[in-house]
Amino acid sequence: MELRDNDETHKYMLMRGRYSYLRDILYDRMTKIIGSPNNISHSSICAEAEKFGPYYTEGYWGYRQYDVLKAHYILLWGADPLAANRQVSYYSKVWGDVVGKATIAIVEPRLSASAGKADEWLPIIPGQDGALAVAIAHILLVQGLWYRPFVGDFTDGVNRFVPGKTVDESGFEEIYTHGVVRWWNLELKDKTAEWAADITGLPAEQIQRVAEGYGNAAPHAISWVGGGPCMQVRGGYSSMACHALNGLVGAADNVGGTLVSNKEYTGKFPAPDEFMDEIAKKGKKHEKIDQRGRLHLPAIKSGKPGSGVVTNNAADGILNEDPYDIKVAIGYMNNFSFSAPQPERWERALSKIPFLVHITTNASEFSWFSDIVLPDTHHMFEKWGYVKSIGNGYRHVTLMQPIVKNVWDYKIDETEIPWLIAEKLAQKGFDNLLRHFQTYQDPETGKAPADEKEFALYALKLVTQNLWDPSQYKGGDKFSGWEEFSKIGVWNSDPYPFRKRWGNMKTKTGMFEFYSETLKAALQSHAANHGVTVNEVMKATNYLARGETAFIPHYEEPFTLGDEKEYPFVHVDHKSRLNREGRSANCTWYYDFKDLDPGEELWADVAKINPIDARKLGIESGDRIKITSPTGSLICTAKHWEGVRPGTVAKCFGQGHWAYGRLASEEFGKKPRGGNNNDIIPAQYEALSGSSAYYGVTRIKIVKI
Ligand SMILES: Nc1nc2c(c(=O)[nH]1)N[C@H]1C(S)=C(S)[C@@H](COP(=O)(O)OP(=O)(O)OC[C@H]3O[C@@H](n4cnc5c(=O)[nH]c(N)nc54)[C@H](O)[C@@H]3O)O[C@H]1N2
Ligand SMILES: Nc1nc2c(c(=O)[nH]1)N[C@H]1C(S)=C(S)[C@@H](COP(=O)(O)OP(=O)(O)OC[C@H]3O[C@@H](n4cnc5c(=O)[nH]c(N)nc54)[C@H](O)[C@@H]3O)O[C@H]1N2
Ligand SMILES: [Mo]
Repeated sequence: MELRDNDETHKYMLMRGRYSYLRDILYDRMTKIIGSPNNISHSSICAEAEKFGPYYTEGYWGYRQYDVLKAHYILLWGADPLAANRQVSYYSKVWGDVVGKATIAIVEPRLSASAGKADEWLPIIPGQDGALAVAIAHILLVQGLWYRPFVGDFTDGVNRFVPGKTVDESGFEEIYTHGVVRWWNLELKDKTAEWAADITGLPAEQIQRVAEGYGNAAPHAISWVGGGPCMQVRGGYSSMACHALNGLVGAADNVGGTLVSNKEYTGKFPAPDEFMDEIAKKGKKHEKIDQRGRLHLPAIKSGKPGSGVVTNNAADGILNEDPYDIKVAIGYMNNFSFSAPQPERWERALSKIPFLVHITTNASEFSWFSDIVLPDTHHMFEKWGYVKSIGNGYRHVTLMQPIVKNVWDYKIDETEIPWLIAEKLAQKGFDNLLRHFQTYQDPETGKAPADEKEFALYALKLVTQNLWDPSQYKGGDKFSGWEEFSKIGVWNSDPYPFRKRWGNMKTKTGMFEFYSETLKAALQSHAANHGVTVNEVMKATNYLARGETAFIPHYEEPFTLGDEKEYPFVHVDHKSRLNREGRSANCTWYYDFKDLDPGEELWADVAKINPIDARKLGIESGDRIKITSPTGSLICTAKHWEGVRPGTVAKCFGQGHWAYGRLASEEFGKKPRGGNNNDIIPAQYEALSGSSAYYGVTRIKIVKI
């Protein structure tokens, strides 16, 4: 109310970590009606850069699913589907069959769980994925292994892709792709296996073998791009280069290939506009606290400059009061002061906010800085909501329902709490939010919600109505009504409509773009916003590409902080099979089963060092060590392990909590158990998507303590 009185509603901020799809009530509608532009999600500390490649080649900003049971070759980049990535449950279930049917090649600096069971492990030097990807593309073209029904062919059928030679564009007729010859001329023609071997640290024969195996399997040849190559300072173009292989072999949208998500028919909440008064409208117009859209932070999600979040940079926005100070903030289901690189900045930023609220199930490093902690229901057993998933060629919309009675007095974060806040605001003279929420009527009875409990249920029924109301039926499973839907708990889509997007992709040309007109338009629009050239945008965002190369998938050498002499190793960050992001460390099973992850030890937090390197340092397994990067340090245990290449050190993310419960820290509030990787990861960005860089981003040194 004070913010409203002083015309400062923009100084209110909402931070979102994980969520259900009732999120827009708290995240979007409440923030807008209060009058702030500052709804900041966690997306860009998650995996936004991974979506960059698929978007700027085939017009899809989202996670893919993979038709693994029909694939003949699966090439995985920094994704470990038996342990992390998405739908571990489904892929683990079918992987036994997949291993028998398909050749599996894993590009990973670390011997992951999936690499341990693969036909090929390509232990690449961190950040050099782009080089391998363009070399594979080069080989596919030179050997004539591209998939002609998708890409097209030379009009006379003679393959003119000869190493080192440019090709006349007019002699090639493309079908469902755009710019293959230009891509060859601008980037691929000299990128031989031998060229890539030096850069990637992989044998040329292996590169050749994998490329040929992959090409011979076309179109049932998946290039599966995980966060590893993408969540890097120059990872946007690696994301494009790795994903573009799917275009060359015709695997995009195809049987045994890489798929987008199936259609689902959930709806949107009522629009907030008529409940936004003059104060709110004015407040919302301010620049966002994460500074997205500035010259060095294009965040061109879905083609639009400044449309993606730059989560981790919000800490700097708050700290520097740039563009202004934040006075009131709510965070829910997030823990940025642990989970974001250089969390020490968040500690200072959160300390600076005069009134901070955390909605959480348990104390965390974020709660530590909060003035008020609002206890939430547990999302798995106590909350109304829904989630969406893909993986096996179907879309599933799954209901989250209260299945146990609350033990204590706590409220649902995304529905009940905003309702209760709306009631209080109304009592204090501002009823716009409550009036807005009252329009979320029960679709069955037309009744407006009278309290927070009814609101939570009606909101869910409202946005899922198309799934359960037979009179609104649009496809997939059919139900007789809410009662049946809530009993069954999940709606399944129709099967995947293969090849429906061929010639019909959401790119500028409708084609799979090897020369991305879509990216060109986005970069030009960002450049125009700032009155500069695209080359200047490339420079400001730390990319090396100039001219036309900015519009194609291409290799860029990684941007890694730290002088090689002082910091001899590159850090390789990864998740545990047992991680739920940063949330598992207070569970005994996390430590009791930790050796499920290759190279890990029970009840320890180990840095996995190649024995060749460890011996040189005089470090033995079990030694306590301090790892230091240019921006911080942590303490953990050393482990000799041949599953990392010399010159790299792999350490799992997840431990190092200092305020997350009795077990997660050695002494709550004081001494962490293990070390938090983010303490050594610098706050750096893949600026085109706004993503935080985790991989290939820092060098480290190790000393025995
Ligand atoms: N078990 C488990 N599964 C999860 C999660 C979890 O916490 N635990 N979280 C879920 C969430 S929120 C997300 S966003 C996804 C993320 O899933 P993924 O995008 O698959 O990414 P991560 O598992 O974080 O790991 C990145 C991988 O890249 C590798 N890597 C590191 N550097 C490089 C490099 O330079 N090149 C290459 N090629 N690889 C590199 C690491 O070894 C690691 O295996 O996972 C989801 N699934
Ligand atoms: N170094 C490194 N850093 C990483 C990653 C990595 O692989 N390596 N992974 C990144 C990824 S992919 C992601 S998605 C982010 C995740 O980062 P965040 O979005 O910050 O999420 P978490 O760290 O999982 O913390 C969520 C917090 O929500 C609270 N909580 C738990 N359950 C509930 C609930 O049911 N309701 C509510 N309201 N609150 C709850 C707890 O306080 C918990 O700490 O971390 C990123 N950080
Ligand atoms: Mo994530």
